[in-house]
Amino acid sequence: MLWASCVTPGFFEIEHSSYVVPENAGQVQISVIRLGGKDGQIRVKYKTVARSAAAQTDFLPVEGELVFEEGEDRKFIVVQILNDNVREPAEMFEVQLFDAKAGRGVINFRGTGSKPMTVVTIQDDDSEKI
Ligand SMILES: [Ca+2]
Ligand SMILES: [Ca+2]
Repeated sequence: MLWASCVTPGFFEIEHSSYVVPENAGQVQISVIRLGGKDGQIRVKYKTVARSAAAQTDFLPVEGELVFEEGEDRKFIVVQILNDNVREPAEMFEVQLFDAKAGRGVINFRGTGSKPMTVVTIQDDDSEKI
């Protein structure tokens, strides 16, 4: 038997395709949103992927899972940004969503939409003070 209330579970996206944060910001909050419906429980895993920014040096890598209960449509991934006193170019890392799954009784789940990842640019704050 189908639960009529779980036929439009929606899908996941990262709200913005890029984020820019100064390296002294302490952290960056990546918003994960649920679009197209709020029925039932859906979940998605996430991880940071280093590009020119180095894990442990420029940011603290995170990995985990977000669980959206029925009616929930926004959650945040928080990544700690590490400051230094080195003059350097802007550096980047990615946050990716993967392995989206629907809970029990949920049908029509599409997983992730057109924005399953975002690029975070860390801007240096040491270049201007000489
Ligand atoms: Ca700095
Ligand atoms: Ca710096």
